[in-house]
Amino acid sequence: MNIRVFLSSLPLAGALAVFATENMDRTPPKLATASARAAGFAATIESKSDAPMPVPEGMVWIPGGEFSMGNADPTRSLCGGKDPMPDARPIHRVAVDGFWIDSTEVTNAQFALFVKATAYITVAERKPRAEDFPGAPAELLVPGSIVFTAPEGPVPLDDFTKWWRYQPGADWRHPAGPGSSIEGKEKYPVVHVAFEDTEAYAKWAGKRLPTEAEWEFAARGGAAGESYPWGDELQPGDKWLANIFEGKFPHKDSGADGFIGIAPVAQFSPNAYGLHDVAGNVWEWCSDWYRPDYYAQLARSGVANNPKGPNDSLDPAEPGVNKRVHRGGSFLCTEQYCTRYMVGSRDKGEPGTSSSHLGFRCVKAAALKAE
Ligand SMILES: [Ca+2]
Ligand SMILES: [Ca+2]
Ligand SMILES: [Cu+2]
Repeated sequence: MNIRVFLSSLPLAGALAVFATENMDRTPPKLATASARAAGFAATIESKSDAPMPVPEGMVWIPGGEFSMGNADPTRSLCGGKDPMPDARPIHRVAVDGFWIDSTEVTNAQFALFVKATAYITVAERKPRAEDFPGAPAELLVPGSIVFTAPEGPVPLDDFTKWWRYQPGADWRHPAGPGSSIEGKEKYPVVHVAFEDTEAYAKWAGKRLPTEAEWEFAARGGAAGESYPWGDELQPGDKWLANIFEGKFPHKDSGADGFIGIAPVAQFSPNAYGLHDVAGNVWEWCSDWYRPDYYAQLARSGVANNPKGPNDSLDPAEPGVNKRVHRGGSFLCTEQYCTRYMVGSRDKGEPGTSSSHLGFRCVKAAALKAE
């Protein structure tokens, strides 16, 4: 997603394994299934790192270790019907140190504490600067954010402007624009946060954003090569395990998983590490720059140790627009359009662009200890 698409062209009104010897004394590796092994996944080898005490509030300990990162299964990754997610391949080995991670997406209540303490003003609440949006009509340069609005009926899926619009006045306190509020939604994930907003929050909280590798290690819950944070079946026993989109995308959200649109955090069972909503509900910012060829770069040199992303960004679909990684998918992800609730899949966004289905969670390094 890139706010420039909206601010430059649209009318405002209405639109808008491998076992290393040093690992032998560690906890038993979690093996990959035969099909995952065939796709290139090897066992996850968790480090034997005890959680440093005390436990920071709302966070869970991720032991770190070595795992296979990526998404190999194009048959269940049919974004727009034809995208096999090549940016999530090749499957490659990555090692991460232990760290703390928020068990849920950052909530409105948590973000409100930060804003109260710092008087912080988010990007969506600031007037876009003309120099940042060359060619944009002055009347479009008003504070706002990108809001999902279900169209009245079926629309072609190759044009996201049919369900996304730039909404003046939309921000974290007014998720649907003026007149909307977050009252009673304290436990919903905060949305309409741009990358720098998440960094400001994290700094205030004594935390930081996860790297993409940390995020995926935590989301996999110690398992190896599985498609989802809970296993290989989207709906084991016909049960929905995440807030995604059922019905007819984008016009009819049936809410079969229990929620139409966004949901309060932690309404579904956590993964094996205690993380809620790593699949679905809201997308989550990671600290890495996005490049579709980054995994290929890493794969060339053995096990990548605490990778922090490429030095620069490239999105071939929008050359010249640098983007950061998003992970986990949202309440809008569906087999009919975008299956990026798959645990190894990736997405990206321009750092200044916020939207109604994009939030974040933070991590805290073990070395910092708890306060
Ligand atoms: Ca849903
Ligand atoms: Ca999420
Ligand atoms: Cu999606």
